[in-house]
Amino acid sequence: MAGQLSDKYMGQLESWIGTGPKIFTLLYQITRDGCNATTFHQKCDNQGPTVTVLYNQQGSVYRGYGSLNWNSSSSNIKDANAFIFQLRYSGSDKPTKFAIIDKHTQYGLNGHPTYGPTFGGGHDLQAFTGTVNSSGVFFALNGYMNAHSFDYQGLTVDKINNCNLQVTELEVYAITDGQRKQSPVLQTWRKHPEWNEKTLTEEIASFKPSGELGLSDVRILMLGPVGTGKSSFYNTINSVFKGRITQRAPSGIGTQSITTAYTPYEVKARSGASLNFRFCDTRGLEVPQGLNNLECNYLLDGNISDFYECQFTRQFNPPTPICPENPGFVHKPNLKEKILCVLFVIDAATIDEIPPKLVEKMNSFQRIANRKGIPRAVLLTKVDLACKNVASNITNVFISKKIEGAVDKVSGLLGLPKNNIFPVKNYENEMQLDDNIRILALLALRQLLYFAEDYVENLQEKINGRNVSTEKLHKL
Ligand SMILES: Nc1nc2c(ncn2[C@@H]2O[C@H](COP(=O)(O)OP(=O)(O)OP(=O)(O)O)[C@@H](O)[C@H]2O)c(=O)[nH]1
Ligand SMILES: [Mg+2]
Repeated sequence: MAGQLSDKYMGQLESWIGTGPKIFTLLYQITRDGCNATTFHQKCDNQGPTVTVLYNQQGSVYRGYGSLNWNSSSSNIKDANAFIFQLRYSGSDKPTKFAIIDKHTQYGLNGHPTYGPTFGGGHDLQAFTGTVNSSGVFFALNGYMNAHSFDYQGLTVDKINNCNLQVTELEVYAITDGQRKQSPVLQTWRKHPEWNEKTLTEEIASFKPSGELGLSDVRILMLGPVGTGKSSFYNTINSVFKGRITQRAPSGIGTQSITTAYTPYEVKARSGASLNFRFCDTRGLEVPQGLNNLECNYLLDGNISDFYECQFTRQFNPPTPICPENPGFVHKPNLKEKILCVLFVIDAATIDEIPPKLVEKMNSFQRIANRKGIPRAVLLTKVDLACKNVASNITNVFISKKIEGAVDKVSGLLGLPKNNIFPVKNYENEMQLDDNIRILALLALRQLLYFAEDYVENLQEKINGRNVSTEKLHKL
């Protein structure tokens, strides 16, 4: 099994080491070999220069480099070239090297048979002693982190390790001279952005539907099987703009849909201002119940009133379909209540398990939207569950053959072009925001807003061409 350290981070470490191109060979990995000091020494002693890398649940990556052998001599090791480093903090790149304070007096490493990888004489970083068992999600390392032999440039250790030593992985790599091979999987199936993209958030926050139709926001309708991540996608987008993890839309796993009402959620910026789009969350589709073609028509046309809660739940279940006689039926909807983009939400990990009748149902909704000229797209969620390489590093999404295959499959199932299919990973287990999750979600959202804008322009042309009033627009 390959390690998690990306080629980009290897390049960063190589430049800090400063003695030419380096090959990184994985010697020890706690999820594979167990978190045990004896095993660490068996695998890593006398292997020359090594780098030790810790990954935590908050999206931080850090640890240290030693230019000399690890050993089990029970003594400190003077290593003038050793350094501590930080590559990522709380989901964002933050490459910083912390050199040894005084290379003549300070110790870089400590070789003790009952210690895991330990840096500094103090010790600055002792990962663990003896054996640590996994909780199933992380290893709560029993070591500690101190400022002692290395110069932290005023940074406190909590700004490196998020105040904990609960790590999802610890890896030790041997470093040898040589040119790293470019992995063949680096072939991308879609041209993708720089993963340090900064402008997406501002671009979307300043989105305003164009034209003379007086629209204050555009509505994106989310439709899809139960539990595919519709509500979570809204939560993910809202979290990005709020600057913290939010969970306004209830999400979870149930035998039936967790979402029971038609809810057009607003997205709010940190300032509290509403952005100019809404995600309309719906109950998950099932074969025997849920939305039918007529009800889908009503939803698209804006005939269903906002926050049409309990009644709506019942209406979704025959034998009492939504009909114009129901209270809450909007007979003359405004353009602002109309759906301007339909987003089918599909779980990338379970495409093959969607019952054919449900595929048929989504296809007929797709055709209804198509007849109305409403743009359709697919959100391919749970890419982390569909591909292990993506789970270990989201930036692998556009080089993953599995995700490429999932995009092809969905494109075939729903008859939509591949460039209308957006892979994402929603926030589900994370406690903090992550740059890569943000970028993937915002790439999808930006495209959805472009689609909606195109549709608004088409409507505008129809109005101008036919000289009809915006009130009559819903009949177009
Ligand atoms: N690993 C992973 N889990 C996800 C992702 N998106 C959603 N989930 C989880 O999937 C489950 C269902 O998510 P929801 O957002 O409730 O799905 P939904 O489509 O709104 O479900 P219903 O309202 O019941 O139809 C939750 O436990 C989420 O935490 C994802 O991208 N990756
Ligand atoms: Mg839901």
